[in-house]
Amino acid sequence: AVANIGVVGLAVMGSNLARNLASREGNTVAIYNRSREKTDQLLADHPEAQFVPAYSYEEFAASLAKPRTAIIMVKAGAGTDAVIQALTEVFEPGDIIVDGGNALFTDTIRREKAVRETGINFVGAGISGGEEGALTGPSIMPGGPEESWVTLGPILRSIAAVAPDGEPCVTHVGTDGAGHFVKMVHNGIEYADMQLIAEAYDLIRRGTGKTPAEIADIFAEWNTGELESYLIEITAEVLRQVDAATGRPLVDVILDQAGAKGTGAWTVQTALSLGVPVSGIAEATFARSLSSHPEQREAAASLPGPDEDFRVADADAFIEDVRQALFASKIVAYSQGFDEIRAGAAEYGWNIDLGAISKIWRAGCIIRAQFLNRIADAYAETPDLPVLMTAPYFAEALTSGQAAWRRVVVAATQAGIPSPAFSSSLAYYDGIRADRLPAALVQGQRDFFGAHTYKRIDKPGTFHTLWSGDRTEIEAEDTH
Ligand code: NBP
Repeated sequence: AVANIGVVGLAVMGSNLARNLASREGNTVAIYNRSREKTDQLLADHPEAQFVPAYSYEEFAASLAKPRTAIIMVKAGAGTDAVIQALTEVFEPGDIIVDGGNALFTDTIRREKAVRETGINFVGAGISGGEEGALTGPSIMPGGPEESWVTLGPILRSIAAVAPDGEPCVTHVGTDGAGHFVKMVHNGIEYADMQLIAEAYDLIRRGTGKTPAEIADIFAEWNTGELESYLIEITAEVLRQVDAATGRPLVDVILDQAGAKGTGAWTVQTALSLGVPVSGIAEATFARSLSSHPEQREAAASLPGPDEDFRVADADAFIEDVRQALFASKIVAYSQGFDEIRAGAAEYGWNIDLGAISKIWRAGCIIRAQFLNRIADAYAETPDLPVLMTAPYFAEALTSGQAAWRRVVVAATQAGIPSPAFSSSLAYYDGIRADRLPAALVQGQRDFFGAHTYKRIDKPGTFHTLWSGDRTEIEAEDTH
């Protein structure tokens, strides 16, 4: 037994993670893959790495020092269950099985419970950063029992991305499915961030007539300010790219149908069941769905839009408005995402440090940005902040940006340019800050047709109006 860590599953992610592990001082990495070709390939390609190959689960277990620690990087779903089953047969109590795949957090909760029965520790760890991140340093979101963190913590810290202040981008998020839950919301926020950037691009292009290359310069400029982030940076790169075959901007020859692997949908489905309005993430997910129905789009293409062409009078002023609208909408999207984590933690009994989550997203992952420091500051100042966007820095940005935000949403609406993420973020902002909402009328309607009852603003208790009778009000059981 010579290896201190093992990796099962040596496709792109697993082999890169194994190489990352092997490159760190003190690590010797046991490697196993169901079909032996991938194992042999990895050995052949990287003779320099401290790998101990295994060709059976028994050999794999025998090559690991105790407590044995193995990271599974196989196709999420049945593959993961098969590997967990095999490992529990060869591992012993106190050993640690880590699932680094993109599992749904409820699967992780189920697996953790089952594995715990055997005395083995099971850790669901969200790993973000794609192939590149796995190799050079991902952002890692491990859940699972506290006890496993003692062994696992130093190993994961050694391979994680490093934030600008030197802190590794990994923290023990919470028990059982907490890590995969947080990874799911990370991906949801990523959807919202991408959609907001896409809407900003579309508005600028159609409002000012600037070329993709010119807009790339705008994004590059924005990347030096409060919007600084990996996604803004790569947006400039994508917009600047010219298609070799046609000489046109690449963005103009890419089919406008956005794909999705499902984590955005998971985030929205979970938010719906938790009762958390993540409208920015939902609109971003729906925008991808809308784009991917060419038959419907073709059928609807004959429907009319506004009569006049859209061209703004002052391009520079409009671009600055869009920048502010983008920042304000981004604040809302992150505020909603953190709200989902807060609600998930309450529902599933996880003690999640929201400030620590924002810190481990500062490097390695797709939504990495300076901005996340502001979120960390906000939670450091007020750990139980009810709505993130009310923290002083964000409230100030919303205060100074809201007029521009409204102008942009008005312009987009009048021009017939879809901006679902911009406009839904603004609607959320106006909803959450409202003194009084028409929810009162909805309660009235619910009471009318379903006797669902209502509460009053002026006295305690629960009431029902006898709508089909003489319409007097009676005290009622609370049936909300
Ligand atoms: P894949 O998701 O393509 O899975 C291929 C691996 O799973 C191979 O090693 C394959 O073994 C193994 N496997 C399967 Br399929 N069924 C198995 C079984 N029943 N028993 C044992 N092994 C089995 O690999 P990937 O693209 O490297 O992704 C790995 C994980 O990482 C996935 O959960 C994925 O969702 C996640 N991921 C994350 C990111 C990210 O940015 N965080 C990016 C990409 C992927 P074989 O060689 O014998 O067929």
